Amino acid sequence: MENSTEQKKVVMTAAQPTGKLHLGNYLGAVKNWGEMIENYECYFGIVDMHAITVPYVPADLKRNVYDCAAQYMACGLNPEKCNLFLQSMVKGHADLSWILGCICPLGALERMTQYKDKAKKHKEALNSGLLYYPVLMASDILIYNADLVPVGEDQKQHIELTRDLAQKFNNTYSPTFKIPEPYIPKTGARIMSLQSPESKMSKSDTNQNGTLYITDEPNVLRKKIMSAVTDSDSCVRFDPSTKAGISNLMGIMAAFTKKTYAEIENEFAGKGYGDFKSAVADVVIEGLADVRAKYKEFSTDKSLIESALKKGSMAAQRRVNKMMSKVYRKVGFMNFE
Ligand code: AQP
Repeated sequence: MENSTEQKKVVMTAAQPTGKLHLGNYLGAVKNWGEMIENYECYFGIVDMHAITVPYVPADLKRNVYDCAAQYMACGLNPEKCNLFLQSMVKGHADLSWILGCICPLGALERMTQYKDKAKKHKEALNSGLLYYPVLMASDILIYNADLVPVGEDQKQHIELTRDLAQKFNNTYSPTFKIPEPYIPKTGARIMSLQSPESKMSKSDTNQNGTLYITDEPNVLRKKIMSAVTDSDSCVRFDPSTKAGISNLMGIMAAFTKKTYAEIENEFAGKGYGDFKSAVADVVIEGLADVRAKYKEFSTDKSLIESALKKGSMAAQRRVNKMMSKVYRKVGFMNFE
């Protein structure tokens, strides 16, 4: 990923502080963010305002923010080289989301897959924040006038909406926002649950044996991988429609080793699923060793985390202020300063 232009392109993306990062968050998102920090001006958010769209405990949210920042840094997001910010500390995200909401058709939000899925999960506590989530996400991206948004495949629909809203704002008022491009990795973009490989790996999965956390101890990772659901065949072959479990494990192996599916198939031709799963466990344990060690170091250093978030949030605020004064002018809001 080269960025040879003199002015660095801007990357913006984020994750919710709703618990430990899992392998899907890592391979689909955070690992790739770390690879971008040398070549881009990066804004990586901890989006706590999104995290309150489902039932939560305030004290846990605070703890999760620290924990998320420690995990970000452990995954290679060096706060000296990128801006790690806390969404609620940067004023403007909610303001822009209101303005974008006023040009966003209600039907577009009701069609969002994530909303439909989460609405089913949280039937008794369904709030309008959950429906409005993609507008806040569009605001998070457009407020930095980002060029590129690295995300997992599950966020594709939200990025499409972001692009539509940017276009609509530009057409309604005058050209203001760049139309951001999604960056979705070739491997790891959609890691599935090890226990139900037809659903994506997720923090809120009721069967936690299907979710590998980046801070899980090696014995836990191995146990979960060895008990991953496969099929009655015994051939290591990539075919997500009939061999979802094995294909998911192959995807995990490919994302860590950069091997092609054909190379993995050749390597395990004639071998059983036990050997293959054991090799996947080795690759995952080895691939996460450094992250786990750094996490242990950073997670106990509260002041390091606080100074990283303060520095990043202040830099974010400076960029947001410029963009918001432009937006306010365009929509006809007054400023008596
Ligand atoms: N399974 C996945 N495979 C690949 N990428 C994934 N991402 C999430 N799940 C997968 C990507 O991780 C980034 C951060 O997303 P998030 O903070 O919105 O995480 P999430 O979607 O809330 O994660 P969960 O586990 O699915 O949470 P719950 O269970 O609470 O709904 C994004 O770039 C996302 O694409």
